[in-house]
Amino acid sequence: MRRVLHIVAAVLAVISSSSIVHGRDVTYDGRSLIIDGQRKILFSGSIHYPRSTPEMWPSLIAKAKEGGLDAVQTYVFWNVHEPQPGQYDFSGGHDIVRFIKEVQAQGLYACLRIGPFIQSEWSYGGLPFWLHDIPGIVFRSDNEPFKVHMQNFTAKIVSMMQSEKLYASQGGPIILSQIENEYGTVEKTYGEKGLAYVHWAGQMAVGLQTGVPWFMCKQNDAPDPVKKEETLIECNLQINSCNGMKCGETFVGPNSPNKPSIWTENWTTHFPAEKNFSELIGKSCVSLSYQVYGEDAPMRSAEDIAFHVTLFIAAKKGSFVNYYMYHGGTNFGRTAAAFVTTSYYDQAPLDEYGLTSQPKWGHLKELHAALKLCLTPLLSGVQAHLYLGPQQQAYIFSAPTGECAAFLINNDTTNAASVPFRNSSYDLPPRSISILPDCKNVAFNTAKARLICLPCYEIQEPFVSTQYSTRTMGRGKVLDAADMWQEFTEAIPNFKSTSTKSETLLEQMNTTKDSSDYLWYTFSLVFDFSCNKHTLHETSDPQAILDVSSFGHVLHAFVNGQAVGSAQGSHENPRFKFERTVSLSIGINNVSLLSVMVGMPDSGAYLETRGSGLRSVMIRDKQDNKDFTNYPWGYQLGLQGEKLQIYTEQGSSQVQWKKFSNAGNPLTWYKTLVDAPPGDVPVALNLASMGKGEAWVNGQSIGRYWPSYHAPGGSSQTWYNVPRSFLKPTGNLLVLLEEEGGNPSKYPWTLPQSHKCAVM
Ligand SMILES: *[C@@H]1O[C@H](CO)[C@@H](O)[C@H](O)[C@H]1NC(C)=O
Ligand SMILES: *[C@@H]1O[C@H](CO)[C@@H](O)[C@H](O)[C@H]1NC(C)=O
Ligand SMILES: *[C@@H]1O[C@H](CO)[C@@H](O)[C@H](O)[C@H]1NC(C)=O
Ligand SMILES: *[C@@H]1O[C@H](CO)[C@@H](O)[C@H](O)[C@H]1NC(C)=O
Ligand SMILES: *[C@@H]1O[C@H](CO)[C@@H](O)[C@H](O)[C@H]1NC(C)=O
Ligand SMILES: *[C@@H]1O[C@H](CO)[C@@H](O)[C@H](O)[C@H]1NC(C)=O
Ligand SMILES: CC(=O)N[C@H]1CO[C@H](CO)[C@@H](O)[C@@H]1O
Repeated sequence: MRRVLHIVAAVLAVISSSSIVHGRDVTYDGRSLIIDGQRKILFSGSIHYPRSTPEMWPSLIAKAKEGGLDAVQTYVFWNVHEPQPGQYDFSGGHDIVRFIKEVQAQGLYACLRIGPFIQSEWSYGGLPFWLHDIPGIVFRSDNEPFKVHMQNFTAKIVSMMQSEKLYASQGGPIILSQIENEYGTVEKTYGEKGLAYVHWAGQMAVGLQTGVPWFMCKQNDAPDPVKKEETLIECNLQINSCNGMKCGETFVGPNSPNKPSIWTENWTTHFPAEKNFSELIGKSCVSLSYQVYGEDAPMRSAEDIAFHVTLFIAAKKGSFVNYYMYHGGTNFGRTAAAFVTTSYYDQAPLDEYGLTSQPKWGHLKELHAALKLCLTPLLSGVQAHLYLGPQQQAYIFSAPTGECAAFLINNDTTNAASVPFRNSSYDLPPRSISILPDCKNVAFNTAKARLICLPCYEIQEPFVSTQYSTRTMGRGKVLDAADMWQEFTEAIPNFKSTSTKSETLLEQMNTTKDSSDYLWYTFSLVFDFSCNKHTLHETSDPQAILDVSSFGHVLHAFVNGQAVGSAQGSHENPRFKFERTVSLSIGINNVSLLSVMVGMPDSGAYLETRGSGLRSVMIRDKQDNKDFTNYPWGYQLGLQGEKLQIYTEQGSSQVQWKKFSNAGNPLTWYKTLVDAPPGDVPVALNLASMGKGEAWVNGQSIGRYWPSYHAPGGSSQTWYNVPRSFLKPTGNLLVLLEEEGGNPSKYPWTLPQSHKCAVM
């Protein structure tokens, strides 16, 4: 049976690749997308170009194709493309045209989610920060300044794609585009202006005449264009889509009988690490599907995904499924949104390093092949439904040609069931669906995930849902010799040394303009015995309590140059309070508070009004409670090392590096030179011995690290991806900025080995 499935899949692939040479007509009806007159059931997967490197794109796309995908979906990341108004960047890893052309070269379709608000756990939801400073702007609302810039950028992307002939209507791979993103979750907050904005966005997009449909994600009432456009360019109707964990059960259906059921985000990870189906049932979309610092990696089993994809196709007549993410990748640099880990959806079918994650990748590949065997009855047949038992049912599709496909569902989460169907009896494992492409033989059961490479693994019957990762890490070079490291410790600024002053506490994002995670808040106070009512011995340190309240995300406090403590918020609640007893000196005391953001916010209504940084500062003792909130403050934006770019070869020569002291001072930069591990397997840096900070390789940031933020299961993330293309064979400059007291003389380079079985 398996052999048969593979042959059919190969034939389909040939058909689809040979037909992407001429302009094609993309339209749809209530059943499916229709490409050149043919109805389609399409499997798509999200792969975001800035979350990997151009060198990785061909292999990621090839593995997606081999996994049975028809299409690759990506967002467009406005803030990487237009960092300053009118200054565009489409080079290197930002070369979206190259990415789409790679998808095309491999014969897959592309879905372009332009947004341009995208959320996506990405800094500021993809919006460039400069929008924040445009007078009168209100994001994502019926607001002229926002609409002008949104339209300008959307038009720019569409025209780039058009001039490269990348829309299907021009012979290119793009069959769908998206405008806005999950607007349904905020629309009500904007009242009438929200509704007006959604309508404007739809009309604006349709007016760009891409010749392929636009869709809106999580938008139950995506507007239909006005009548005259509908008759003019029929294929430019918008399609609304279902976005979530369980579209097979929750999707209310398209908002018009001529729109097909499409599922644009099929979250590939979701549940906490337990793999007990009965415990999974009943959990809805409350927990996160991506990982944040302070939480364990989320999991969603291959079996659970397969169940819901099959149910969506069988019960809801779904015809477009997208896996969010198929490859998550890495949030390099400072691109992750607040508290989001550098590793993004490592549990996806392709892991962070681009390796196939088994059994997920293989199970979904088999699912796609089995479903493709049902195409004729699914797309041209009549759907029938019948009960086979109290928690068992069947969906049957019968085509006029006589072809028939059946889906036998056991919704009992604990017990297997034996069900009668067409004079035969079928055994269905708990919470599973069997696919019968001829209404007779079982081609696939959603609960029977198998590792594809039989010689390498034991098959675990009946389920392999406990075996999640087959990734093995090889040990690389250990960077533990103290003499290989040098260090440079940041000077702690004080009020006098800062140049930016204000009479009050400033909001952090408005002050740094997102140029750094770091903002120093400093003030000085005179501590004078005569003014103090305490009776103090001359020799004892006067004690007081420093009381800081912050909007987020992290604080490192220093008094007279000495560290006095740190505090942090969380993804759920970025706000926090800090209280510490401190010793003051007679005379001028310098309080220096380093407020750190761990990524910009990425979601919610009125993003432009969100605030971060310090909110109030007091110093208390038994008698007094002095509020410094409105008081002369001095600010330093960013760290010295950042300003000098000491993580680059050139910048590194600008400062006097010292011998490694092993002192674990806070706010210390460490550097060393390392050779790349041999071979071409992916490389990861194990930062388990570090606290919190950022890491650079040859001047390129591989992201924020934070192993000291523990989840119930241990560090949220200790492995950090170092793409091969960031490395040269020898003498790579590795620089770590450590905020806490991490010890850098302890990490190994480690190589995640390719799964031995990834190549069949
Ligand atoms: C609109 O985009 C064009 C490039 O496509 C740019 O030259 C122009 O400055 C932009 N206008 C605004 C208002 O951003
Ligand atoms: C799964 O969870 C249910 C409900 O919590 C429990 O009764 C059952 O024993 C669990 N099964 C396994 C295999 O852990
Ligand atoms: C399965 O059972 C759950 C819990 O009763 C229910 O919410 C869900 O809709 C059922 N699904 C199917 C396909 O019957
Ligand atoms: C099932 O069996 C009955 C009686 O033997 C027969 O009439 C019927 O055609 C069979 N149905 C199918 C689908 O084979
Ligand atoms: C940002 O700064 C500007 C100018 O300094 C000020 O007018 C504005 O109110 C600030 N906005 C916020 C949200 O703090
Ligand atoms: C605080 O800073 C001032 C000005 O730089 C300096 O004169 C003073 O000695 C500092 N106070 C302490 C206790 O370090
Ligand atoms: C719950 C969840 O994972 N939601 C995500 C769905 O996908 C969007 C990207 O479009 C993310 O931003 C959401 O956080």
